Amino acid sequence: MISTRICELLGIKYPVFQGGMAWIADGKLAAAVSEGGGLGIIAAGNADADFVREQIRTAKSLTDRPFGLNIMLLSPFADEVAKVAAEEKVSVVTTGAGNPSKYMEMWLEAGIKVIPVVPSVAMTKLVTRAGAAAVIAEGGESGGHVGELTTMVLVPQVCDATDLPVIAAGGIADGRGVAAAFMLGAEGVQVGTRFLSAEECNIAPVYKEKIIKAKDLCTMVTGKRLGHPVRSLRTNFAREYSKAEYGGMPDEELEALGTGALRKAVVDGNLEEGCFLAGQSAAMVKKVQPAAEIVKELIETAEPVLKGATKWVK
Ligand code: TUI
Repeated sequence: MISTRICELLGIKYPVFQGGMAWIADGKLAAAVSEGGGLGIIAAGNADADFVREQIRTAKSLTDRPFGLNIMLLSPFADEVAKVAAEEKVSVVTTGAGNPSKYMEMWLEAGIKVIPVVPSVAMTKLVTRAGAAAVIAEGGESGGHVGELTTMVLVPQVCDATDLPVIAAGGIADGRGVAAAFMLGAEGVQVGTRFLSAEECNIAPVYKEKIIKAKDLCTMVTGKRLGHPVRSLRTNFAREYSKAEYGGMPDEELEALGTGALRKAVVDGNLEEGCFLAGQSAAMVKKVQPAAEIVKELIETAEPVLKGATKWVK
């Protein structure tokens, strides 16, 4: 059994978070992960307050276990979604793509445990002072909006910068990755891409197929020029976007090219115009299986790796 401060803090069996993937992680997926003993997380993405409240209520109807809400701070609806989190008293709020300071007091007063994604040592120190319960150190192997550093170098530096429990994210898709995260000082993991193949993950069938067929070099990063680098599958859309980005297309046109692309991937499975967010671990995702099985397998296959970690030490 693996049990850490994260399990105690949140009242969960396994220290495994399901990443709050925009347009993908709904109340049904989050509830399935929480029922499986991990922490399911609903993604607010760019959705409005009504949509997010509905997903929270769906999750509450499917599980009595704790679950989280991820708030994407670049969203035009971030303010209203932040209030919904407090009103609905979700157990955990995770944040992404920005500094959550301005909402911290409201969430802490509502008794919410706030666990921000930190891409740097400076952001780690800032949210530690502001009252975070833990932090997620997410490396650039992850899908979606990515920071500069890799998981391998970010996690130990974040661990050195705070006494809070650290959850490692980015590039983790099996027990070896979980074990490696613990070796770097993490007390939990957040996994996104692997859950794209969960039975309860409601994405276009072609999205799941592309993930299961993905090979090692199948992802790429676009959007750096606009200041929002995003990792996705190397589709025609991603290649064309990249060409436009480095070919001097004006900023507004480039923004317009990306608008609605996440929805087109997740809902429509549109390979020509959709942006299929995925992490570098896509190649390690082999089959469709229930979310609860993924959670259990991640931990159960990490245990022998951790126990065998001294085998080369003479
Ligand atoms: O947020 C993510 N992943 C995401 S968000 C997303 S949707 C999107 N929509 C429009 C533009 C871009 C993305 C898809 N995937 N992961 C967590 C994450 N947070 N990664 C990096 C960060 C981050 C970056 C900067 C967190 C804090 C931060 O602070 C900067 C500052 O100083 O404010």
